[in-house]
Amino acid sequence: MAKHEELPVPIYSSLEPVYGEGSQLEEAQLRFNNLKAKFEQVFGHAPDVFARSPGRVNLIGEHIDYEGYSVLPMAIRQDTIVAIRKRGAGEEKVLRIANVNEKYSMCIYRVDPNQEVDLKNHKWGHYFICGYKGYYEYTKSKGVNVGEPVGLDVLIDGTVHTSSGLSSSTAFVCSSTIAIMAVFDVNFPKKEIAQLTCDCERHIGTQSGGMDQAISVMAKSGFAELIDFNPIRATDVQLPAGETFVIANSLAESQKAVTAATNYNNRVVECQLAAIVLCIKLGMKPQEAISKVKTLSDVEGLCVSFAEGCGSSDPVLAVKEYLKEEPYTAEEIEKITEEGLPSILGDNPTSLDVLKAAKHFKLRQRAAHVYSEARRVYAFKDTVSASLSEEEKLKKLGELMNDSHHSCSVLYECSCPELEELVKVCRNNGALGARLTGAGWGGCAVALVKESIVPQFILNLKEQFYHSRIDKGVINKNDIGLYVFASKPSSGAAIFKF
Ligand code: NG1
Repeated sequence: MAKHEELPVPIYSSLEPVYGEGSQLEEAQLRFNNLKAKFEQVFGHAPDVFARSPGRVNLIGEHIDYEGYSVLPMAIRQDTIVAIRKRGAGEEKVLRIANVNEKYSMCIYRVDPNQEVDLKNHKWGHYFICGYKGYYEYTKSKGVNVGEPVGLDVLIDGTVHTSSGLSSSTAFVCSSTIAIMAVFDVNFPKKEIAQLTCDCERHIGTQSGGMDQAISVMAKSGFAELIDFNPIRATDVQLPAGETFVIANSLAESQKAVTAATNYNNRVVECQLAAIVLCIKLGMKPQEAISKVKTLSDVEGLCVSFAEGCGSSDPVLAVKEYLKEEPYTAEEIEKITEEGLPSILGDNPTSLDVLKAAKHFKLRQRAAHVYSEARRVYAFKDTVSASLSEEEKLKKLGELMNDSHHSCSVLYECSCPELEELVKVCRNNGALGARLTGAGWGGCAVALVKESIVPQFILNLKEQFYHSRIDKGVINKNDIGLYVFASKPSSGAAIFKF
């Protein structure tokens, strides 16, 4: 039997396989009916087909996917649905992207798949263009003849909160890409779509690692997934009974694409430079290191060999030995690498933006986070399947989540005051572990909570974190359920043809 990830995205003629039954199904039925009615109202025709892709919460493994390390997310029920229709031969050849949320006004683009995404002028519709470009880049690379581009009418309905670290951007890019494939009647294995959507989301200007797209496309209801990269693979992880993950929004917005040069892409660049410097210190010639080493996982073998000489297998030992604690200046790094940083980074425009914005580079701290976080992912997965009592399991998993948060906060510096406060409130109210999830600098925390105390836990969070924010008018009282909720692993991307 073909492996789950080798199969194409499933095509359904009803909503049940994805939305189950009960209130979730009813809510989905309402959304689809509304989407169809609105589509007809805006475009004067019915949509040809729908696609959906979910957001995700990352349980552990933060900021390590782009370094080649495995991560452990699960899909959440919130998703983006795309309704799409091919425009007819007599109609103007344009891409019209509308949203059911009136906050987002219609974006119109040319049908040219080679158009650049205008990064200096950020628009919500750009995420659709990422998928559009991705579809043409991928079909071209596979030698599939898709003919001349045609116009498309597109309507979006997303329930993943934006800038919340739950991957609304990826839910949008993946559902768009899959809707485009569906309207042109092509489908590919899920693992290929996971890779192609990871590649095409980079058109938005972030040097994305691939976790979000992989889980959004390949998720299975009831399971978290261990995602490996190069090549992308998903392994089901059955979470222990008796526990629940509660997701809580810090209400600090994390606009990843806008802050990329100082936050997300800055860390990607720091990791690459840390990897090259480490490798040179461990004996490789600078030129060879620059051409061969891209990520910290490329140098792990050398670090472990060093550690073995000290009777350990922990790569962090080499990090502590060879990378200094004080931040490096660009000149200090160039002295070691014997080459200018712009050329080391391949003159990539988004990396050059990082260099322009950075005063210094914290190589030791970033590398120590990545190597230790990579190990925590495996420790988490092993604990889930270990023969421990439920109590012991939950305790250990909670500790790993707390350690992950500490590392993100202190070594990787991707937390923020609101997240720190929220994580503390979670722990004070009985969470076995709590951590920021996703890129950080705002967005959500995820807490591991015993199922029996979830309702009281959520009530306490409302009182101790959200009430003061309601009083200050940051959020509306009636919306609180959107900001704090329990989550079970949901299913991945799907196509609907009714
Ligand atoms: P968010 O910003 O939470 O969607 C980002 C990256 C991931 C991963 C995490 C940090 C994108 C689309 N996603 O997630 O690949 O690196 O940060 O672990 O860039």
